[in-house]
Amino acid sequence: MTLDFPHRRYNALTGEWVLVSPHRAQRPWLGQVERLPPEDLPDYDPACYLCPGNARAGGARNPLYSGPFVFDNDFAALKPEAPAASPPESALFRSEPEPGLCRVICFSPRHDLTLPQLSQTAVEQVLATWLAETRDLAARDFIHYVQVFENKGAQMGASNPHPHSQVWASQHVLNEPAKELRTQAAYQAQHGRCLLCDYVGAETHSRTRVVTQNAVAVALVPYWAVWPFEVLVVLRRHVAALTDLTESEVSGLAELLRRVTTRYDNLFEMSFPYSLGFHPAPVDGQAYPTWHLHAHFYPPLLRSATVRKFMVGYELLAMPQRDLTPEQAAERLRSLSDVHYRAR
Ligand code: H2U
Ligand code: ZN
Repeated sequence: MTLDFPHRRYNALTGEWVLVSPHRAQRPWLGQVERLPPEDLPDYDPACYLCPGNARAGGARNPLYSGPFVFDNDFAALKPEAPAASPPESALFRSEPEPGLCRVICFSPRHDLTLPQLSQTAVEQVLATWLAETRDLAARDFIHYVQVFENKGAQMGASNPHPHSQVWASQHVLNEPAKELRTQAAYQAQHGRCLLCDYVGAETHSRTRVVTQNAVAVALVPYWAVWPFEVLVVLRRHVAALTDLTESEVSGLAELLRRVTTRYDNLFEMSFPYSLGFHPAPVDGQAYPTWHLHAHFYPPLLRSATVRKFMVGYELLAMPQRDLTPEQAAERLRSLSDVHYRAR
């Protein structure tokens, strides 16, 4: 099939379709123009809630930390105490208690250094912290899913420029991982193999959508990408969770995350906004042999530092649609340098 015409692609991980309209990438834009993020932040900001030694919005004071720093979210969306669940009163009005915990993880004491600007060792420390928090939260009886994520940049709703991530742990398996659980189990049942092992094998063979890879993981623009420069990072080894990674895998994954985020910043020579999140298997005490650990980068920008992709009419009411093809996006990201534009 020729992919030059409008077509739809199947997202094997979610079981949903995306409309691809390659000819539409050149349409004129007279719509919203985003503000550029500030280029030069101080290394310490006395007004920042997350900088070492400063008071937070909730009143607590941060220690003079020197590596990654974790604290319980002062405005947590999930709380550990919950009333006992009661049976639903009606099929139309269902609710359930959702006990959980939310933490904030500052990457480093530096107010001005994002993931691609941190050293390899510092990013390894961030990953080791995500791993340790996952282990700690997963050990609680009432926690069945641990979601690690980063909102980077004001465009993605980050409330503070100090580089940080979050971990939200809850009793229920969440909507997005639940879809992936079904598709991975169904693929295994039908083909007798792992969906993402097969997918990575095929993508590294063809290379058209691979952005960058190393011995530990592969970063690619998925065949079914929705966001213009969406990237999927898949571990080469069939592991279910961050807590399964060896020390050398943590180090390889850190290197790959630095490369992807460096290329993102180099694309429009600006601090590139995105949401990043890991999808590990649930931690409800069952085994999930079909689950394959991966991470999604969802960046909002489309054609420049100031023009974003809007998920509006058709996307909200019908299905996602994209103009730039995943192959074109991969080609552009692949051609960029692994040296950050500000370090040249
Ligand atoms: P986002 O920038 O992705 O929103 O994450 C910042 C989180 O930090 C946010 O959830 C929390 C907010 O509740 N926070 C505190 O817990 N204490 C503070 O003093 C500031 C922000
Ligand atoms: Zn700060």
